[in-house]
Amino acid sequence: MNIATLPVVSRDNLRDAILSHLAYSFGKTPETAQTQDWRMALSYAVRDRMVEAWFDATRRTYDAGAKRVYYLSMEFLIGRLLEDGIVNLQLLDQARGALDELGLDFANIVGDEPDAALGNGGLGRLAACFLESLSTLGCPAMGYGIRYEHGLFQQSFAEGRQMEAPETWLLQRHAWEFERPESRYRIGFGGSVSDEAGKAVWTPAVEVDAEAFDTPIAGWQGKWVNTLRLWSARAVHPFDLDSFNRGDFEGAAQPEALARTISRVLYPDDTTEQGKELRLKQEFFFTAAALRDILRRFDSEYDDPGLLPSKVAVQLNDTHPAIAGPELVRLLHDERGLPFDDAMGIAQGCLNYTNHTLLPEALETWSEGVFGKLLPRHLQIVDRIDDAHAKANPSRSLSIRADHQVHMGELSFIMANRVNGVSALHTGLMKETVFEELHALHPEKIVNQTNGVTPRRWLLSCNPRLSSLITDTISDGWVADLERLQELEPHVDDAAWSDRYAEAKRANKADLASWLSDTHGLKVDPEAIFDIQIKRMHEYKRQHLNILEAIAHWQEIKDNPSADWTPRVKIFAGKAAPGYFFAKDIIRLINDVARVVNADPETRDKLEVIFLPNYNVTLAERLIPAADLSEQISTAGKEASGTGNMKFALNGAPTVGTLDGANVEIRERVGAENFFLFGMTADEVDARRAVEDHARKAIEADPRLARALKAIGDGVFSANEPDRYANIVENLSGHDYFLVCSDFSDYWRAQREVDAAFADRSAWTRMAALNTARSGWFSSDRTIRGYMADIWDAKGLV
Ligand code: 9GP
Repeated sequence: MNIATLPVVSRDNLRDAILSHLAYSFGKTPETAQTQDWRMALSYAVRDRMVEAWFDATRRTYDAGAKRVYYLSMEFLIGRLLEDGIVNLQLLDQARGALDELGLDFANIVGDEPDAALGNGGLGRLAACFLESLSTLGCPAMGYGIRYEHGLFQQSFAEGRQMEAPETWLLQRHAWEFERPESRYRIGFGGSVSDEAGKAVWTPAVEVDAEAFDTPIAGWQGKWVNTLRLWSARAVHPFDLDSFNRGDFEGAAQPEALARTISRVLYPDDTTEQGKELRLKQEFFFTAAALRDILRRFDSEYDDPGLLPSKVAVQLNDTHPAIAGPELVRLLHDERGLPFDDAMGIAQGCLNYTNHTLLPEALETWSEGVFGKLLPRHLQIVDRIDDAHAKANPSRSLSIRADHQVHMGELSFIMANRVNGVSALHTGLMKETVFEELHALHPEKIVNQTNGVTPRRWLLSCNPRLSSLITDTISDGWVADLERLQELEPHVDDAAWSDRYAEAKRANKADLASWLSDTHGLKVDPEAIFDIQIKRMHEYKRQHLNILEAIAHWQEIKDNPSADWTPRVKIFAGKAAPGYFFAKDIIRLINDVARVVNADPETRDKLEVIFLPNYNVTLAERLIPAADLSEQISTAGKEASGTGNMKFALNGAPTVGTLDGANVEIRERVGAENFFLFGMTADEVDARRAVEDHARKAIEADPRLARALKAIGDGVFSANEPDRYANIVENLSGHDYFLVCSDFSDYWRAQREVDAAFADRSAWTRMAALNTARSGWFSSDRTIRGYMADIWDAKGLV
């Protein structure tokens, strides 16, 4: 196949391409074009530059007979793609120049793109970083997920309370996708299973079509382009003609409406079990479509299913696609006639499972009733898998089906060739807790792959000032080899270099300050410590520990306003699952505290509290480069890894944190003296929980904590409704499962150490720069190399 090669990208031919798309793809003249039209035209012009490498990657994969990696994930939190594409194709100067010439502002055009918020938090963002690294490393791979019409809800505040509105990214045309109406698979649900001459035959009651939409994902320098294939649900028949002809227009439209429900909304939830039936439908829908697509591609090259494990590696991102186990067995056994044991063995050779949390409510279970109703044949297969496993491992006491529930963690483990955790601590805890018995039976299965983040988005693109300084200092090899940041280390004691590092941070903070002023009317002092906690709202992440400390700090400043306080701006952002009322109360409390504290003339220039609405990838890209301090304060043992912690460290914000998740490894690498450690270890957490009245004892021992809690309980921050936070106070002084009170005193101590350290600016800059220089290991390129070597046995082709 020969395709016309696009000309080398100069500013002029990019400009011509933009004008050409404006006219011929969007039917607009420069005079009538709106921002959105220009953005679409630019996106198409950039996307065009990916297509040849995309075809080439496919061709080379076929030619090499290479093993392919398939990443199955309910979530891909990709955010915006335009700037990312421009940066990876190294078209920044040309794009800026072309837009300039057309009288357009680059920031305005790229800022017009809606965030593709197809994920809740860490798991979804990790999947997005992985796709980019897979392309950068030239690993033949494909991401499979759901093309949600509505991504994660839009958050706003009304009197401090979280309000949720549907997210509508697809109201505008999505510039990056290619619709593939020819790639459709019929997916069944429900119905019955009959025995036909000893063969199980599943006759579903309802069917929908899964239609593919492909987004090219270019790696660094655009040398390799993989595909993110998202499935959209469509009715088998777009409408019911009989109903329509009878004048029942509503009835006529029903099949399409029902089918579309499956891919309509992302579950606004990353840790709590919710929305039973539809959620299971979504999981089966995209997993079944992906497996059919994978087998179709495999069949086009090979005719021996026994080769599958050597040609196909499937990664299950958490338990959400765990139904892949029974479904792949069904496809091989029921539909292709392989003996059951062979089918199971082949499936086990292909599948791998990543666990992203030990929180019990997040290890999915389905009631047998719901599971059997939606997937009757799969329930039978689950039992056969369970039996086969029990037969091979007679000492096993647990099973996949227990207490009338189907346990997807157990199923995933048994069906996986490799099971991995996402930080050293988390992987160790997996072995000791949730998978203790299975690990004893299969000690080779569990491996660790500590998470990472893509340096292209999380340094090169989001922090151009620091990136230029790095490139000026060590040249640009770090972009594809982040560990080369170590070469910065000899410069941290060079005063002139340090000044440049500090200047980059200062300018980033000034930018954030102007943005806060322009968009939110907030005035902040760029000289203050920018102390940032941004992540999903959850009790284990302990945003309430942070706000309690802020209250105590405010009270202490008021006691002694003329003391030499280090000014601080505390910034929070994050969404709470709509049904998670405690987390929503914490949001409201933070907003109430912000209102009172920020209005206090006595403390205003020392402490400010801000909760920014609608946290998303784009907001993270804005905040992280401007951060001085990274809050990673989860109860030890609860945060599987974290990736925000890595982004902050890389961008020169030291951590105040517990020994949890990847914080442990960050501290090891950046050095204990460049990390503000506090709190109990995971073992101490367990021991502390066993202490009777631990919360009350902690409160009695710390008058600051007692006073802060009392202020909340007395309604200092909710004067018109003094008992608004009775629930929080009661929880913290009673059960306090996440040990906020027990860790408070040490957190307070660490924060005061931060104040003292920040007061010495050159020492602080050194610490920040060492965080950057020593965070190179946290690149998702390193993580993906680990998966390729230890889990997938896959090779890169660039
Ligand atoms: O909570 C974990 C987070 O610690 C981790 O960094 C991320 C990616 O591995 O996954 C999160 N888990 C989820 O989002 C849901 O299990």
